[in-house]
Amino acid sequence: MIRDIDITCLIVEEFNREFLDNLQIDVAIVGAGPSGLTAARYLAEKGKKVVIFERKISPGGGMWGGGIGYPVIVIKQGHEILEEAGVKCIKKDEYWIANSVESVAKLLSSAIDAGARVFNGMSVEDVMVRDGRVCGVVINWSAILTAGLHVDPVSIEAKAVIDATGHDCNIVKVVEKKYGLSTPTGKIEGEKAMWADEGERKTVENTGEVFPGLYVTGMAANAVHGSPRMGPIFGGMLLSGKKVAEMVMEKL
Ligand code: 48F
Repeated sequence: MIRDIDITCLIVEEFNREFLDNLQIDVAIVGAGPSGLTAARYLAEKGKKVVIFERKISPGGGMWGGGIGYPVIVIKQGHEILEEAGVKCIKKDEYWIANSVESVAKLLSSAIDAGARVFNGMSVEDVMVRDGRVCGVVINWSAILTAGLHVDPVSIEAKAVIDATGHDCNIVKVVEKKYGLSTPTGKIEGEKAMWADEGERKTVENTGEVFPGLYVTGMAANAVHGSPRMGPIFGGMLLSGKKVAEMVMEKL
């Protein structure tokens, strides 16, 4: 016989166990788009304790829908990162193409298999700063924020925080407002108009630390540094995720 309260008990106990086990982590990644998922996989493969906080219920960010809702993505550089995750990539002249649904599913699955933990439906609304360094994230249930309820958040300690929130660069925004950034101009430059070639190159170049302990990857890197968007071409996101993982590894 199934007891209804057994189900309740199992869910609450298991979530609490996992949550308590992740109060002190090596790396907090904010956003489960292609850059965040890639960074998570590489860091977890190196044995780091990694948690991705994703405000939506479904991880994947802007990758699910490919271009204009057609589930196909284009890659010029970095297709090997998808292949390492088991995604079938097809060469078309100087490009590669892949199915967007397969790509999200396998990037997510390979990050989880490597040991990364995903807390979905959870938003990062602030960071913790001690001695001029970001040292954790402040989180709340997205449902609470969406409902506009006045409910205080809680915090997680992390040795490094990665902003992988895409076009909005939400975590860098919070830090810029309160402290300024350690970038040359100290502020968010804002994303520029569509230019795939330049955007793809710059997203990798712009990846890095923007305040002690806070790193930026993917589209957020271009938004912070004033570089173009690039539409449904995803190699830059993957290479940026790999690069930020390597940079964080060097510092940990
Ligand atoms: O937007 P997103 O996919 O970021 P990305 O990894 O990739 C960008 C591409 O998808 C595309 C593009 C490609 O050429 O331009 O746009 O840079 O994923 C960002 C994720 O962050 C989540 C958001 O729901 C999305 O899944 N997110 C944003 N703000 C928060 C957040 C927050 N404050 N807390 C938790 N998650």
